[in-house]
Amino acid sequence: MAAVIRHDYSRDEVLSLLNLPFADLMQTAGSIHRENFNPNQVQVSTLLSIKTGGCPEDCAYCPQAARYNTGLKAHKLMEVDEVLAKAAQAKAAGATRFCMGAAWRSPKDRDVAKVAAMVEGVRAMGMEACATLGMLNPEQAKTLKSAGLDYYNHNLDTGPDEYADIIKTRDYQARLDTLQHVREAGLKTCCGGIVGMGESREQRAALLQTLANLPEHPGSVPINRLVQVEGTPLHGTALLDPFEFVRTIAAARILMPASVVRLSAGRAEMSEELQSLCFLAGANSIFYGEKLLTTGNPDVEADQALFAKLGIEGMPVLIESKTVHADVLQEDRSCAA
Ligand code: SAM
Ligand code: DTB
Ligand code: SF4
Repeated sequence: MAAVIRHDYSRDEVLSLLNLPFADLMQTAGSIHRENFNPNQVQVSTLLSIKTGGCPEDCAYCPQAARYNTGLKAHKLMEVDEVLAKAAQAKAAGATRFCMGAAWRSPKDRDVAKVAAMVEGVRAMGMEACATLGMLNPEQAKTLKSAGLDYYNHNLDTGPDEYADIIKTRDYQARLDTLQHVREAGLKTCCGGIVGMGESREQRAALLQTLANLPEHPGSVPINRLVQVEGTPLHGTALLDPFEFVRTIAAARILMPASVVRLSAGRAEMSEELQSLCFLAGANSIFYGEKLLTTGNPDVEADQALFAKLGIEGMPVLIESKTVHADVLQEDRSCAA
C-alpha cells in the first residue's frame, strides 16, 4: 500500500494519536511501518564530533554550550585526514552513513570548505554523508550539496511554543529558514527533536505536527531522548515515562510513513526491551558506535548482539547505483540463538 503523505495535520489530530490506547497505537504504527519498510532492517549511522564544545549558543540541553560548566574539553575543527580515518573505522564496523557534527551557531565559509573536503572523502568510501553544522545560508548549502553531501541534520528540537524556554540565542523561524535553504539546495533533510525536556504530551504533539507539516517530510527523523548532562540547565529534569517515548516514535512513524525514524540519543540509558518496543513502534535507524557527539552510546558489540537477538540486519543503501550492505551487522546474525 502506498504511503499516505500529508502536510496538513492539526494539533488535535496528532494529539489524538498520542492519546490512543497503547495497543492500538502500536498496531497502527507497526502496520504502516510494514507497508513502507522491511521491519527487520535498521539504518545504521555513525556520528563524529568534528568540532567540539565552545559553542556560543545557549541550548539548555547541550553540554557543548560554552556558557555551561560541564567539564567538556573544547576542540577545534578536526583535520580532514583525521575525520576520514574515523569514517573508515565506522565503515569497517558496519555503518552506512557517517554524520559529522560541529558545535557552531553557524559555520564560516572556510569551515564549510573544509567540511566539503570531508564529505568528498566519506562519499568516496561508499558511505552516505550527513553533516550538522548549525544555521546555513543558501550558498553554504549549495557548496555542501556540490561536495556530495546527502543529508543535512538540523533539528527543530521542540514545538514552536516552548522553543524560547529552551533556546534564547536564536528563534524557531531561523531553524525553519535553514531547513528551507537545505531543501532548496537539493539536500535531503534530517530533522527531529528532543523529548524528555519536561514538555507535555500536547507539546510533543506540536513538535510532531510541525515536523510532519514541513513542505517535505524529512528523509530522517531523529527522536532524541534528553541525555542529561551535569552543568546544563536541564540536568535534573524529571525523567520521561518510557511509554511516552515509545508513543512519540509510533506517532512519528504514522505521521511520516516513508521517512526513516531514528531512535537517536538516549539509547545508552535504555533497556534492550525498551529499544525493541521502539523498533516495533516503527523506529528504523540508530546511531552506532560507542559515542554520540560528546556522550556515550551503547558499544558496537551490544548493538550487534541486540540485532542478532531480534533478527535485525543493517538497511542497505543505494549510493550511485551500488548497493552497500552493513556487512558486520549482517554477519553477526549467525550469533542469534
Ligand atoms: N550546533 C548545531 C545545531 O545545534 O544545530 C549542530 C550540533 S547539535 C549538538 C545537534 C543536535 O544534537 C541538537 O539539535 C540536539 O537535537 C542534539 N542534542 C544536543 N544535546 C543533546 C542532549 N543532551 N540530549 C539529546 N540530544 C541532544
Ligand atoms: C541528532 O538528532 N542527535 C545527534 C545528531 N543528531 C547530531 C546528537 C545527539 C547529541 C547527544 C549529546 C552529545 O553526545 O553531546
Ligand atoms: Fe551549540 Fe548545537 Fe549545542 Fe546548541 S545544540 S549549544 S547550537 S552545539
